[in-house]
Amino acid sequence: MEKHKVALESLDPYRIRNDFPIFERKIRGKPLIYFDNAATSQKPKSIIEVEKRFYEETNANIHRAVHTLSYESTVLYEESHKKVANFIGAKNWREIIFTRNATESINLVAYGWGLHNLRKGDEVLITIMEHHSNIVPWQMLRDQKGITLKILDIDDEGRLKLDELPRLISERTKLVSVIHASNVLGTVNPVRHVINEAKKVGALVLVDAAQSIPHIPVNVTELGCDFLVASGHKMLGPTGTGFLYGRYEILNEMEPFLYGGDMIETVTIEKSTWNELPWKYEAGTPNIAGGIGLGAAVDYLNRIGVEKIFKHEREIVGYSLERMSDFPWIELYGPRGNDRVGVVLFNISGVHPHDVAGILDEEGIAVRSGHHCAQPLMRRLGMDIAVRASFYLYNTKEEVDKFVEVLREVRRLF
Ligand code: C6P
Repeated sequence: MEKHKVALESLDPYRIRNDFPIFERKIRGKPLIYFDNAATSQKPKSIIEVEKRFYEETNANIHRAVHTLSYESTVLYEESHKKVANFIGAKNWREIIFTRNATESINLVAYGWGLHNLRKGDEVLITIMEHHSNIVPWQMLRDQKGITLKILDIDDEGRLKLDELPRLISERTKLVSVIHASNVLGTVNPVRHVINEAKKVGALVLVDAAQSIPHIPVNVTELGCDFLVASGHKMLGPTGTGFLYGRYEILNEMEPFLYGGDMIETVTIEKSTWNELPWKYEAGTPNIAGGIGLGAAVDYLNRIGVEKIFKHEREIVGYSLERMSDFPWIELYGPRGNDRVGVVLFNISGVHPHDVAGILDEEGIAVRSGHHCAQPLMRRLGMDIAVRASFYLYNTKEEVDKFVEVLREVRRLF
């Protein structure tokens, strides 16, 4: 029988908004338009409820006692690791380590793997598009271990110069650490290609998926990456949550990052041995309620469907670019194509970005202005700061219309 491609149903952002209590909030009497999703997402009622219920009904420390509450907390917390593992296509839930955020996840790799495996003369390749959290930990290793940091550049549209990869990757390359989707330009990088190139020389690959996991279906097994990091709080989960995926064999071999309670198997005064994965890397009492909330966020995203979310955001970002392109006084950055998440970086000629953001805020519209924690990229683009609007599943074209209307007002005022 002939197979027909079924068009993906659209999601209804108006219905989704009802799940998010914050949209009842008014800012100076105006409805909140939240376009700062790349910084952190809003949280649905169901996730707030899960955390509240945990504290009201189950609260106890994990792995430490035989009483009922401790047992239930442990089960819920482990369940969340399993939900995250399924969500990203990991083969084994023990490959998921809960952290505070993507930054901590990268530091875990830098300290746990880099500090013990890299030697003078080894190379780590990153791109000019990286967030500071995927630059600074490698600079630390450069300074402490004498490794070389290599940088892959972008073209004028804001895409990686992939043709330069063969020149930059060599037998000396031990790690390629690459951003999946840019928090500044919105570019979605062809990480599978980068992984294939890295594998040719046996280098490991870390994917910074902080801006892709919430918006695009990602499968670590299909990608074949060795590490992947993300922030739970950008994917509807609680703040103070994030995770590291690492291939089992590598995590098993690596050294711990933090030392102390729960990460050990045995301790004598002379020496200690380490707990099984993932607890070897989750020292001390973790953010139990947050971790359980992250599992609930994954449930919510699965109910909606990440493919639908991506499709919706593509519509919103496409519509925004179309509307904003009408005005010659708006300078837009980033690629024009489908390889883009819901991020729009722009400047209005003659107006300081913080003034643009301030006036938008007067009208209840939240955007971010600044360097977006990516100063090398901003410098590469020939500027210091800019305004960024970033979208998610609850944003509407109507909100974009209001946003564009206020931008026209900004232009008129200046
Ligand atoms: N970018 C933004 O407004 P944390 O803060 O650790 O959860 O995430 C760090 C991080 C890492 N990689 C990328 C691509 C990111 O975008 C971020 C966070 C936010 O753009 C806050 S600076």
